[in-house]
Amino acid sequence: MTARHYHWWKHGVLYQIYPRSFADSSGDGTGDLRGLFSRLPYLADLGIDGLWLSPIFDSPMRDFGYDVRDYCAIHPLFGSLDDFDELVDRSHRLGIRIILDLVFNHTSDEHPWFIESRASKDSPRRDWYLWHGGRRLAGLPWRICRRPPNNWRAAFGGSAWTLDESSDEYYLHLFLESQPDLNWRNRDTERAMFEQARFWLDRGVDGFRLDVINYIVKDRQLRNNPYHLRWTFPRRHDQQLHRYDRNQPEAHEILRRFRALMDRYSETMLVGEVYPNEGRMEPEASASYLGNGSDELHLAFDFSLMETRFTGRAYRRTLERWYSAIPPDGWPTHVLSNHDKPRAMTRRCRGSLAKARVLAALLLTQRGTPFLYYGEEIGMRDGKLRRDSLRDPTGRKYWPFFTGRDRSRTPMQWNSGPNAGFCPPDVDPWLPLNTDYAGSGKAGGVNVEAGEADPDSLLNWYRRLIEVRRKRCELTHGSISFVGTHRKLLVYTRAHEERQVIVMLNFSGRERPAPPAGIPAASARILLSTHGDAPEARPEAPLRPYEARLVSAEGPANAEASARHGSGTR
Ligand code: TEU
Repeated sequence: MTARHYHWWKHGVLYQIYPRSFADSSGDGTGDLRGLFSRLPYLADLGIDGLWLSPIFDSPMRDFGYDVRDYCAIHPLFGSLDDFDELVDRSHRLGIRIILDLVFNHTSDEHPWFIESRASKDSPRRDWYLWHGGRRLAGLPWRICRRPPNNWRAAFGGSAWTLDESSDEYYLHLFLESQPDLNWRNRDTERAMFEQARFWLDRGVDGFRLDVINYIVKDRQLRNNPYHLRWTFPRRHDQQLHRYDRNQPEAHEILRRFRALMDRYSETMLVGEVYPNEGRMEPEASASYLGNGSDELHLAFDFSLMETRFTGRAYRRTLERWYSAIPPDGWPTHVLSNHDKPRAMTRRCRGSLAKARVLAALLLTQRGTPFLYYGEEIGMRDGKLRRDSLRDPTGRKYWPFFTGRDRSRTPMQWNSGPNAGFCPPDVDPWLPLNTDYAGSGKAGGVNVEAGEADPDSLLNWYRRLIEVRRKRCELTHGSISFVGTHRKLLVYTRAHEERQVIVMLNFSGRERPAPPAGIPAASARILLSTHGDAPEARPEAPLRPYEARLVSAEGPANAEASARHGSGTR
């Protein structure tokens, strides 16, 4: 593999940091940029190529930074612009790229653009947001029976329209009332937002994660969304099919213009968050934002993997559908956990380290860019939070039916000392730590220091996987073909030129015979296994309970394999 063929965002491993929860240097119980400085060597050792930081911009923090008040300023909680420049510099020196989180769909209601827009109907910036007089119920007086223009619901509850009494019109907000949606049909809005992006590109950032990028344009006629039959109590929002408030074709045009801007900066990357409809797998919709593979997003998130049951067959189905959806010149991403969802360790693995190892192997041996979520590598679980510690507005609103997103945002667990080394001992962290950071034994001692000390820890398993991934270009560049169909096993071959890595994952707690079709050549040898890689171990030996085994082989890939995804030459 030559440098010419290596793209950090394609072949590297990316890591999401929720900055409030990573490392606190100032002693206020909230993570910050200087705290992150001291942890960069840890990330470099882990083998991370890029960091995505959830928003660090100035914000009233109603949605913890996803409500931006100033896109060109760092929130004082996190530090200053100088700290940020230093972060970019230090990370780059370690070979780590920095991705910022840009919220295009909405701003905070405290953003000067919105303040000006809401000031009056004649404001020059009125049209930068989405305003409407509302509709009247037939025959009834306007004052009593005024209704929002349509049935759209906000993701965080209630109607997506709020009446602004002073200027006497409704404005649209697909999230909180304090997160008004921008009008992307107005080219001045677009230009202004692109300017904000340029500010960071000129400071040396390597790209952006674009928040809910498929929401940015809405139906011109503001038609009602249809409903689909689904039990979604208490969130009525998820009962709607988002035909008119998301996924409008104009969003692709905007992305093409943004991509053209990005392409003026070398080796930058855009990864977009795409939610087509809650509770449905629609990888084709996510993939559509890759355009022709080189004119829209570089990468798009699809969350099907998070929704997949813990069986080999289910993962195969999900992955094959995702690979088939990717345009020929496009590139997939894979993600198991993020700041909006329960952690895979809790939701899929039910706290089992053995299962977590299998999922780590799955994530890090796919074709495409893996995204880790902070703490995933040490097996952090969702925190158990009491009602009075909840901070996320959705959790507070829907408790106890839906406890919100705080549980997957608890502070990073660095050691077994007070406050897990996240913040000083005498300070209350912004969210309580998960108590499993301290102690030893099965359910305890989940922290970086313990992981580093134990050769068999999950952390060291992640490190080994990332190292193998780095060394074997079959894993970064190769094609993928699945072998056989077994409910409890997942077997696939990653092939590049004449070399292959065969990955065998046992999703069950029972020993299972390795599928014979998986092992092609006499030269095969075990590269890595959850159960140790003794030199005498045979690649074709039965898979032990929850074993993940990587086998290296030479020669042409097995003929019985299914459709191959990717040519193996990129
Ligand atoms: O998330 C989009 C989104 O739709 C989810 O928050 C979803 O509603 C949630 O998972 C329900 O469980 C993005 C960000 O990732 C999220 O943190 C922000 O709150 C949201 O956009 C608004 O900017």
